[in-house]
Amino acid sequence: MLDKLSNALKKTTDKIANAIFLDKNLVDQIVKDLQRALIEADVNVSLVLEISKKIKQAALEERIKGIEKKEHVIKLLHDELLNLLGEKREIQIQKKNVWLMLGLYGQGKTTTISKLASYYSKRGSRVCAVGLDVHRPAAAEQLKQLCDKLNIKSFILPGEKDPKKIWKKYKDEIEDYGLVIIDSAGRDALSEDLIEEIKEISKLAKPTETFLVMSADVGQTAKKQAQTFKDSVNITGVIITKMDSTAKAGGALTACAEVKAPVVFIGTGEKASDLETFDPEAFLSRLLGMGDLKALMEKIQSVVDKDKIEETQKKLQEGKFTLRDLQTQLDSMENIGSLDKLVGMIPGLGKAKIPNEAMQVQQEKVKRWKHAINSMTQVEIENPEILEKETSRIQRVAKGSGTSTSDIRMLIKQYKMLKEMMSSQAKIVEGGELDQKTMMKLAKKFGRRMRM
Ligand SMILES: Nc1nc2c(ncn2[C@@H]2O[C@H](COP(=O)(O)OP(=O)(O)O)[C@@H](O)[C@H]2O)c(=O)[nH]1
Ligand SMILES: [Mg+2]
Repeated sequence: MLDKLSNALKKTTDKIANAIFLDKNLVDQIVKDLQRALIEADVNVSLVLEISKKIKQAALEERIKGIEKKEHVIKLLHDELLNLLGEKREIQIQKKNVWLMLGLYGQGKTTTISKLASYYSKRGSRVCAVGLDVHRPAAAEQLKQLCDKLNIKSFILPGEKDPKKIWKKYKDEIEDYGLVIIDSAGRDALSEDLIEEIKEISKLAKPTETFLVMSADVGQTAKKQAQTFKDSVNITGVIITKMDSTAKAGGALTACAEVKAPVVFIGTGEKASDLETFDPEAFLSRLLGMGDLKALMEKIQSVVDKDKIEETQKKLQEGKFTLRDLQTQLDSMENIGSLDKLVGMIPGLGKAKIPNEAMQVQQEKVKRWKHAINSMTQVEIENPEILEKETSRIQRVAKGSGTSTSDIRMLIKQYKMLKEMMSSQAKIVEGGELDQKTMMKLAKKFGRRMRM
């Protein structure tokens, strides 16, 4: 059921969680993947564009940094998708329930009745089905056969062409049942005579719920269908069937939400047990492969913490942060000249507000540093201190990498400062959480010293 969409959404949230920094390239890629997945699931293009715009805006929002930004984007994605799925409407069983099933030909009305009957009789309701589809000769028989298999009582009158007569004939017997589910006739389209017939049945049976049954493969045309039925016969909920056999289910689900026709059940196969109540939040959680939003947030935290920060932290604690690590991190910055990626990786600092101008490290400088590190020997990379002691080494590296000796000195200075700062922080982190004040102090110090 919507496996492709589910996989794509999981990939999207993974990408956000794994990102060191949500830079423009990554955001573009994420939004593009998201758009493709939603459109493939038949979600209305203008809705897709609306969501993409919001996600993009949030992800590129400069004021929010690091992990906070990822949380913000994931939460937004979650909320927007939830919005697409519409409001939750839970069906409560009353003392007396009469449900009228409506829908065009072949949408799954009769099958769904047997599923509902089975579902609620297992949960203690006294259920019967009434066959009022008088237009197709075999319809009544089909209902009876399905019900018999499940030991559900059904009332049919094959050959009778007036549904009112059938209802009146069994009226007293039906009174005995707490949940009465009525099968009605379909047409190729909602026509005047069908509306008339539905109204007559409604008048007699006084349904407590009127459900429109629609197959998921109608896709976005579900919107028109739901709206038309809603306007002419006042449906109280929609049941979407055949969720298992189409990639267009996203279209049908979101289209119902658009016209505020709440989806109450979904059919997920041909068997009697293939029926689920529809809860948008739970459905989305399943699509995203997460228990709930909180779990999703924890995923972001854990990915960032485990994969990126802990490794750096471990190296720091072991005093092993080398120029090579700095280079790896510079590499991961790709073309972005800003330092907040790096800062985001320093434990505890991700949430501190770094003075803005300190973040404006020129792209060129970072590039030159990378060249410089490439021109160093393994020994130099692991012990940058020897560069300071032997000026000839600095000259050699500068020449080899097309940089200046002052570039190299600046690089070593930055490296030492970073190492010192990170290790002092690693110590604090070891002892427990960094408090906001310490964090700000470090951030300020960092910011001042980073100014070049
Ligand atoms: N795969 C699948 N098939 C379904 C589902 N619901 C109904 N069907 C099939 O759809 C066809 C039409 O169903 P039916 O109940 O006769 O539709 P009706 O004309 O609206 O009463 C039958 O072959 C059903 O087995 C579902 O959730 N999944
Ligand atoms: Mg039928």
